[in-house]
Amino acid sequence: MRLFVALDLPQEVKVRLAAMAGGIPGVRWVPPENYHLTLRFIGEVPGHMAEEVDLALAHIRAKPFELSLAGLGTFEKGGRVQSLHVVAERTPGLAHLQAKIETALQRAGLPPERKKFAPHVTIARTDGAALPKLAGFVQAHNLFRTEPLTVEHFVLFSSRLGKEQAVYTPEVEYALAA
Ligand code: 2AM
Repeated sequence: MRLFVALDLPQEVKVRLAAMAGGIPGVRWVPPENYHLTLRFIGEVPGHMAEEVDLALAHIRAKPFELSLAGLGTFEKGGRVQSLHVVAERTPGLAHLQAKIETALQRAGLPPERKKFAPHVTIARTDGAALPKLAGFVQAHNLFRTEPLTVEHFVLFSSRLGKEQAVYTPEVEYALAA
């Protein structure tokens, strides 16, 4: 199974993100049902490890917290812009949950994540996009922000790589409690 841990987003936030999409030739927009904020990418694991992951996540105790999305960003590789995202504020509550998940998954036997946590919601894959259009889009939408939203659970997703888009399935929801 190919797995990752993420925050799902409220429908109204997905609608606002979807309303932004469009207008850059050559990009693949993420379909609204696929929007999420990854807390930890796990990747392909055998069935018994998926069970360990679930157990580890189920034992996490953390409080609900506020999350805000604000501004746009891009990720580049080899001088090419690969993806376009909305930035999530790195609040203490978000950082705390992400750190707890990382610790729990390492205890369960996964190798440590090497990349620094940069919370974001990918809205487009941009390899092949016209750069001036992309820059214009980022400028035009850079003031995008959401009201703080309360995060009350996190989710273990499985992912199947489709021809056009990946299909993400929520497998288990874990509640946060005060
Ligand atoms: P991205 O949106 O920035 O590409 C499911 O693939 C989720 O896990 C995506 O949100 C993706 O982030 C994230 N992810 C992190 N590392 C990944 C990797 N090595 N391969 C695929 N997805 C990864």
